Amino acid sequence: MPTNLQKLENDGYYITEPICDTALIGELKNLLSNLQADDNDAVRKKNGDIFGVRNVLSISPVLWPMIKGSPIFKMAQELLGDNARIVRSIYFDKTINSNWKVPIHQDNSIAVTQKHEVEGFAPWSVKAGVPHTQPPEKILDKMVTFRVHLDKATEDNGALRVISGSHKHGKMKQDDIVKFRNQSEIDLCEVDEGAIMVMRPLLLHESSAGQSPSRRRVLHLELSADRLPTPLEWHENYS
Ligand SMILES: O=C(O)CCC(=O)C(=O)O
Repeated sequence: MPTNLQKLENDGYYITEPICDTALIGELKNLLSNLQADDNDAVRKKNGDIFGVRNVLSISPVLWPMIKGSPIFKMAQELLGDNARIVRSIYFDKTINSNWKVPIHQDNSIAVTQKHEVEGFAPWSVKAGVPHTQPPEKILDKMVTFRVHLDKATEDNGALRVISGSHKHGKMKQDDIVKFRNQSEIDLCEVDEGAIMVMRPLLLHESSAGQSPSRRRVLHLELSADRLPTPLEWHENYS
């Protein structure tokens, strides 16, 4: 049986058992579902509906203390060592009323405090008022994303689908991604409430709109153990 670490290296992801108890999940649901995101932090669909909130650790001062003492951050330290830090946090909320799908893609961007021209970091953009850039592959390769599931994710409510092993191909061009998608097997990632899907940012992933009334809430945390080359700094930095 491959270990979780071997699965992460080979497949680009693994899914844990429920490791967050119902009390923690209840607190996270309560906090995140009632967040007052200003226009800047809201992640919107083209029609203006909100389906997520960026920078949730920065927005809600009580969130980090809840995570720091939890099995979520313990697992982050086991995986990345003592320098593990959360460098970007997003809350996704998929419901039948605020439904959305995401085409196949890789997560190439990181959020930083300020734009500085540094070799290997390009292009630049701004999301929710925060400078974002694409770092060199060697930084993305060592990052992990924790998708903490506040509801059970199933095929019916829009669980993530991934192409196992695709992270090993590095940053891919859009045309290659589409070709790759058409010739690959897709893994549906059903995840229990309280469980975490751990994935590499370069793993190809997509999700469909939900077909059932059940809600699918995910706290998405990107983690790194690396410092960025000076003068760049992570926009969020919780350790
Ligand atoms: O949660 C989802 O369904 C998709 C999220 C996503 O694509 C991402 O985090 O890059």
